[in-house]
Amino acid sequence: MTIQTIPTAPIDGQKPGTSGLRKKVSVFATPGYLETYTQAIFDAVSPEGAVLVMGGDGRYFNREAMATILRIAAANGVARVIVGQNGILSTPAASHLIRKRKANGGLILSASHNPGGPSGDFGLKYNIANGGPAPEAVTDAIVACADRIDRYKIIAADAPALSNLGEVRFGDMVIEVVDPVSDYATLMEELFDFDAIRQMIAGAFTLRFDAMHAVTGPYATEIFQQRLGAPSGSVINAIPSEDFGGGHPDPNPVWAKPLYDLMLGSDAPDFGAASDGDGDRNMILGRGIYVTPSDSLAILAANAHLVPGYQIGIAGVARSMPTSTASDRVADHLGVEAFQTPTGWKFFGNLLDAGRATLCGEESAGTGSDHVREKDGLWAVLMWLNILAVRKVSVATLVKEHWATFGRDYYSRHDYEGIAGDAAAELMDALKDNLSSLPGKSTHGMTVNAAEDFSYTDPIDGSVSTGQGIILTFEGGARAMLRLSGTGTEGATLRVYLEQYAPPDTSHDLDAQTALSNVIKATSELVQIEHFTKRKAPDVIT
Ligand code: G16
Repeated sequence: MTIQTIPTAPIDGQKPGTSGLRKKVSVFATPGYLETYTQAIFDAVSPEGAVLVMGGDGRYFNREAMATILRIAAANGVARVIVGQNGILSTPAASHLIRKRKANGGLILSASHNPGGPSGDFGLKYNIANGGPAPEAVTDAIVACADRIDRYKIIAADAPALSNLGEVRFGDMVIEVVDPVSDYATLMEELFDFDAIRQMIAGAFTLRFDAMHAVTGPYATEIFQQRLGAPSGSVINAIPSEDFGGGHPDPNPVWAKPLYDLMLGSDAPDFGAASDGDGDRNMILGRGIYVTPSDSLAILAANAHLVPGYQIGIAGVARSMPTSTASDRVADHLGVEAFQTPTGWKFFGNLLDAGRATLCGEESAGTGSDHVREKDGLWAVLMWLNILAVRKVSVATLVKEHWATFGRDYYSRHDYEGIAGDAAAELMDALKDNLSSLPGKSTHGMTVNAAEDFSYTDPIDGSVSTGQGIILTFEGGARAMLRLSGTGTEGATLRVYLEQYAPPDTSHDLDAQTALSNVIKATSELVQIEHFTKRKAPDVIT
């Protein structure tokens, strides 16, 4: 097959954010853009003879993008691409496949929880051989290649369709189309006590899983309905669509409101959960209760030994900086290490590879373990179900017992979306400039103890990541964290994360916004949020 070498120019704004490169579909679809970025990835990772996994969340433009990437992969000497049927793989399933097949890496086509469709978002992420997102050294190399690129190589023929299982040759490259669900579902059966969960479901236990018209539909249907015997209809919005049914596939109380309302209403099933566009995020609810991602991590860590895959105990718990400190207390109680990393799953990779952390979690609805190197929505749901099947209590009881033992971390995230990039940068710069003046300041009954511009030294390879957000610590155990989102595609999003610790012997029954009201007011004033954002209130509160 003929290989064409097409001249191209460096593209602007190609630096990957928190998780790969995310842009509007219209940007990715600009002639030459996807091609140039894909070639930059291959220039950075030596693709000659490589085995790569490729999959996506089925969003609009996946099909065209995969066809193009296959043509560029073949032109760059890739030996084999293992791809999910019709181009579908959830992000954790892709991570598993990279590991299982000992691939050199993988390409994940997704913009995660961002909306899809022709006017929505698209994304491309490179994962390394451990199955996890490329660390900064690799993403920096990709950016450097994109900065000096002058050509891309592409096969001058159409790539084959990805609808039939099996192998096809494309030039010198083999394309292997695999079932997207079966390997992943089998891994879940290895980790969890499916018999115990099946028995619980065969009893009176009811569940509802909202796949949000996204990639987990087929996975959840197979696992919950086929393998675990949940009645049909337990998995809703199970057919993936290119625009996620016109919705915003982000599993939180705002974007998964119908499920949230069901679970807090009078007809609630025992258990509710949802996952996002590419299947790596999760939301957990019980009848009458929403579990924050930070609490979920802590509760899973405290109970992990009840689950077959973790019965020997966990080595450590890692959380991102803005995630509440609830899991630190569990780690302390268990006598294992606790880690605070920057936002971004890639920062957990080394800790998981080195066996220092077994469970990881983030406030942004990501929870996972060392079974893969991505966060894993369905894994989190199965952890909960397995623990509930062993403990034989409701979600609400499990959560309240946890608070009674460890105390409660009231937690909320306030997002100021689509603010001008300049205004967002000015706010963060001013905050950094004033950092040293904040300790000792008191307002709204809160006194700042410490103010830190968070930087992280990876305990395994010593690499240093600076400028990872601001942490204000208040007397009495409250924290406020501020950072700019790395996943948005329009303007800037300021995230303000707020937490207030209530020890075991105090009330745990307050509404979170009420419990946090002083931290919220103090942070707004100290940071001058309204002044910089020109917003009187956040756009989204979760
Ligand atoms: C991505 C990363 C997560 C991270 C999140 C933060 O999530 O994979 O590790 O916590 O971004 O998002 P932001 O920078 O907007 O706060 P995902 O699910 O979009 O891949």
